[in-house]
Amino acid sequence: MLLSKSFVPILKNNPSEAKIKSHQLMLRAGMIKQASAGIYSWLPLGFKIMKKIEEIVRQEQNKIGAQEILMPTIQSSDIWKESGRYEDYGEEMLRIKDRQNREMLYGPTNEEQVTEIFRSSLKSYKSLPQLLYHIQWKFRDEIRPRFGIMRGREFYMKDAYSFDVSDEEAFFSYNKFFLSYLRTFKRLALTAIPMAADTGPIGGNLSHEFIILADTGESKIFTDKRIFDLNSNDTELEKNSLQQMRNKFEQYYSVTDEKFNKEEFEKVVSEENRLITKGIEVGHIFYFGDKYSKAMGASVDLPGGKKDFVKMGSYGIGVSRLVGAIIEAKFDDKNEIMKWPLSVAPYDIALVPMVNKNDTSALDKAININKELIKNNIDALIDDTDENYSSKIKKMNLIGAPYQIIIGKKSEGDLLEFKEIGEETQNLSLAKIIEIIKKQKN
Ligand code: P5A
Repeated sequence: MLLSKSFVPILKNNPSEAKIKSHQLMLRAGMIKQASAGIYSWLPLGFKIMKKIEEIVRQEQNKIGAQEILMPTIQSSDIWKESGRYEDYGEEMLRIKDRQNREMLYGPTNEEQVTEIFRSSLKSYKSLPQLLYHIQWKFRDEIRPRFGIMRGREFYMKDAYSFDVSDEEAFFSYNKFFLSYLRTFKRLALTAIPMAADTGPIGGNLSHEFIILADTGESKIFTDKRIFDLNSNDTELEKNSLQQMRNKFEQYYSVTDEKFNKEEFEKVVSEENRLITKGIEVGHIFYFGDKYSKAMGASVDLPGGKKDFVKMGSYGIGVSRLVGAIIEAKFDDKNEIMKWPLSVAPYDIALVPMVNKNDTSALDKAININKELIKNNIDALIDDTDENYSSKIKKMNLIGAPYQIIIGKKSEGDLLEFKEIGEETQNLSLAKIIEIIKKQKN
């Protein structure tokens, strides 16, 4: 892709309304454009990143056996009246009337809608477990939308719902999502820590938030540092293995604000392991048993002829928020260098030919290099403008393709001036560069 033809409206300076670095970068690199308070259009660069995040989230849901559906953004108030949340949700819910004066709403979440789908189709324990998810826009009329897409009013969420025959089976489902979340965030190059959390308007009494550390985060957390050394690498998708993995994480004190108890914290965590800091909530999972199934009459026939309400959980990931969260974690705002993890980078590599009006040989060379990259499935952005070296590099550092090739005096013959953003320059052949990138991609 040629930079001159791409819709990437870069800003030279930080817009004054942006208070945190993710919001600053997203505006400066032309990733989003505000439409109204807390509501944004996604421009090509930002949209490409969000779609890549979405695809990783999707793949990891599919791996645990969850099935993708798509529910509407607009819901009828009837199902929310059945669950009792129509009143409870208060001002955060955007309420709409259609031309027949029917009360509708823009969905802030989908527990009711999915329970309605379940109850009208499945009647037997033999169909369980069911894990259903969708990736869809949500609307919450937040009092204080802020930090760009981090706390938006309209935002993109992956929400999954589990249906099981008993508590025991439901915990198995819960643990599958627990594992899937650890795997998802790892593929996004984030360290997200599960923390015991409050359930708020969703309900239930078992819940974990997945939080990444960031000074600008809105969640206050209290944790035992040793939790950061854990991983879920050898967990199989099987009851005992999953429960052991969750126990491993839960052995360490790790909670959000609402669950914090000073006395307990100081009793179970030695002073040198205590960490009190802030973070960004990128995911949140809940177990609420029959809260919705009972209120809405979603039951199944059991083996002995009895009926029971299905046991449900719900599992959310903030897909649009993750774009900002990755920036908070990876953007070096002092040096104005963003390095996207290759898994979600808008481009794999930036080609920076030193072009001047009388000599297009560097640009020709870049275009030839690009042909070879395309053959190898490597996505490049070529800066074909005639700006000077430093302004070209500044732009590419904001766009954040993790690799760069500078095509100027130092890229003579077969050896190219290559660098991984933020690292030393190396002189390498194109074949070697392709090998490095392909290896990282797998
Ligand atoms: C779980 C899935 C739920 O809504 N119902 C369905 C449950 N959980 S939640 O914690 O309220 O939201 C899930 C994730 O969505 C992101 N998120 C937001 N992102 C941007 N702007 C917002 N205003 C916003 N609110 C929630 C968070 O990542 C959260 O973990």
